[in-house]
Amino acid sequence: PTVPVAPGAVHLPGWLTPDTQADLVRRCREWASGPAGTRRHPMPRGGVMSVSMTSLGWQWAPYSYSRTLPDGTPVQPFPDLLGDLARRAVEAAYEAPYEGDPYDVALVNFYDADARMGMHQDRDERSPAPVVSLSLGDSCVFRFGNTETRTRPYTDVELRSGDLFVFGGPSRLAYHGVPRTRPGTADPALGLNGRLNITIRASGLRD
Ligand code: MD5
Ligand code: FE
Repeated sequence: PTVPVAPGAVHLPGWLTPDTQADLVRRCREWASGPAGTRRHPMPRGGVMSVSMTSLGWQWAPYSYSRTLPDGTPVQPFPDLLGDLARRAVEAAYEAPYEGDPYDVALVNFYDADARMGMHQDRDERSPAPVVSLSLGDSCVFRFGNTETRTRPYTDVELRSGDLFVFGGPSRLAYHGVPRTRPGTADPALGLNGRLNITIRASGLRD
């Protein structure tokens, strides 16, 4: 099923098969154990994010994109697999061929039971391409807001393992966040303790 949530924002519950979910969990672990690792970034007003992130293609530094980490470690290449998946995801969400910028960056976000993501906009990209979001493991409350403020009005959406969310058009710059996950809701067969989210984006950047 395809559930429109706002103009350009489409939720496709259960879009990923169980086999693909398991394969992505395995790959995320491999990417996170690479030389560029996974990190909790500092926040603009102090403190450190509770979500651990691994960047592929371009490092989200945070708040800008770079081909290297601050210590000079090169970012792992963007996997073709994720580019193909993103294109298929957008085509499924909008039921139209994808003709936008090439997908070239992915952020893998690891949420343990206490991790949250505050309301923010994703505005470090230089491309209007939709953001593709894939959820794995524990369910969460995803808060989809408006483009003007980080407060109400917003809509809370339950995201479960295997769900696809595509954010494009007028929703591309909406405030959003993850006020809580639902610890222990992951299928034990997936072998994932916590929640994983993969976002796939077009940076609009060139070397
Ligand atoms: C997550 N990640 O569940 C979310 C899913 C992030 C982030 O927010 O920045 O890594 S992606 C949600 C998203 C992306 C772009 C636009 C909108 C939502 N939106 O318009 O609501 O870890
Ligand atoms: Fe975001």
